[in-house]
Amino acid sequence: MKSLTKSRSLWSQTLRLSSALAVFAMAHPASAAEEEACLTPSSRAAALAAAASPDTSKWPEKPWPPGMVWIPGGEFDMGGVGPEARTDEFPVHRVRVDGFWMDATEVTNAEFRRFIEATGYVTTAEKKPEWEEIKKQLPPGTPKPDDSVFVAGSLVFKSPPGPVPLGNNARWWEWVQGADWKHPQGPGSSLSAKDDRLPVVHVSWDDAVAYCTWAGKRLPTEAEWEFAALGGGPARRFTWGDEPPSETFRPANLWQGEFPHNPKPLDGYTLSAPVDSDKPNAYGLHHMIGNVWEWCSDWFRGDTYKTRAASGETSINPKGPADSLDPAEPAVPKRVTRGGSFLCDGSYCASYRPAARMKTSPDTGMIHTGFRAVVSGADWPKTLEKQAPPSQ
Ligand SMILES: [Ca+2]
Repeated sequence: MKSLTKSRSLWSQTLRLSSALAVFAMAHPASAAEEEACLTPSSRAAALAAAASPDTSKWPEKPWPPGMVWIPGGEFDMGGVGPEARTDEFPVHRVRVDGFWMDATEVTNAEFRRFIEATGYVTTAEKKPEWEEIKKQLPPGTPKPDDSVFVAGSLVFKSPPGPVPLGNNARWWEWVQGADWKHPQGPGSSLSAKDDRLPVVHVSWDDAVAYCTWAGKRLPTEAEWEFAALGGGPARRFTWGDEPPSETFRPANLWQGEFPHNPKPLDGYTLSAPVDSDKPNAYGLHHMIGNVWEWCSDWFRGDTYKTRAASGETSINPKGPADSLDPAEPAVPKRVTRGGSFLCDGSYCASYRPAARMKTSPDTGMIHTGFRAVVSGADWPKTLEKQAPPSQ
């Protein structure tokens, strides 16, 4: 397997330069935000009470779109709260979103299989990467690797045998030839009926968009995603309140144990959990935090909120910037992912927060990245005509 070893080495170099491994590159230590907007205890209590019991009197009558729940829309303060918040989550700014339908769960393997069977779609991870595309994300003059490097595959989490410095995520991410949505761990792994309710992973942004288009749906904007994750309450540090997760407090499918070498799945899951295995939020949404990262439609820019807030006005249904700019990797266009994953740990990225933003190149799938879809309220009748696929 000389060529594969070589592939991994070269890909490791490439991926550090591109965005694939940057899912965790936000690993810079959690920094206190100067504009922290903590709620007072009394308002926090009120906020949580409101989130737990939303006013449902004006919600649409059932039947609802299969597998979807109604997010009533409204205004909220979008952005970071608390000491874990990062620079790109500021400034906090006022946003309004219209009501929309959202998948109650992340898209499952079973749902994605129906899409594949109906369309014959081939995912990004199943296709050989093209140098013409890859080199766009590399510094000018980077020599073309040997052809043996260009193999279909995806990124798989590999727990290292012992403690490693957290500054280089290539120590626990491995490019695995043959890893894709049907083979989450690579060749030799497969999906069985018991995996039908797991979220589909190793899907690129392009794959997610293709599924949504087929289903008559679309990806959420990150504003819609954050509003929905808050479950009807105002911005706050965590969706569940103010207590950070720990080995004894496990509010979502996250990482327990020492990251990344010593997993202790006290919550029952080292990797992904069935999509409806947790207690839903007030809107009926499962696993908005943890489990798998979820693609949003927006391009990522670190200065998106700064630009938006500069107007001084409430942003209405913001769809993100027209282009992407990650200052850490300016040559790599990236889309937003939200919600954190089963790998989220307080010692590392602390992205198990409703305001946490991550960025990934749209051609990158990973074992901890999936998605869920939405439909604008006004679009649902049209979706019905298209015969959306059964969700369960
Ligand atoms: Ca877990």
